Amino acid sequence: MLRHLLTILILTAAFIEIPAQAVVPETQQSAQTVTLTVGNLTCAMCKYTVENALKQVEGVQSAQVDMEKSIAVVVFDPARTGVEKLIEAVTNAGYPAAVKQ
Ligand SMILES: [Cu+2]
Repeated sequence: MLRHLLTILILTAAFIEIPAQAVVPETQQSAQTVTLTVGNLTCAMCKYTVENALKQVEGVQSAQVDMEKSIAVVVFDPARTGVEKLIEAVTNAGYPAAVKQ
């Protein structure tokens, strides 16, 4: 009987810890990641041009272009900018962009 009680206590303790872990993503909600497909990436300079165009958008935290995959992975604050603005920045820099499905 005591063993069963201990098991119940351990299970209860494990269950109680779950809400504490669930709080973590909430603190990271200010950052959102989107992957854009980017066309016309022909040389190494293109990579930096696109990355710089994205980083100049207010609210962008990081931008990483993958030449081989023709994509840009962008981390941004959704409260300060949006996917439309990211696409606009890349397109204005001379590279057609779209959200990767
Ligand atoms: Cu280039």
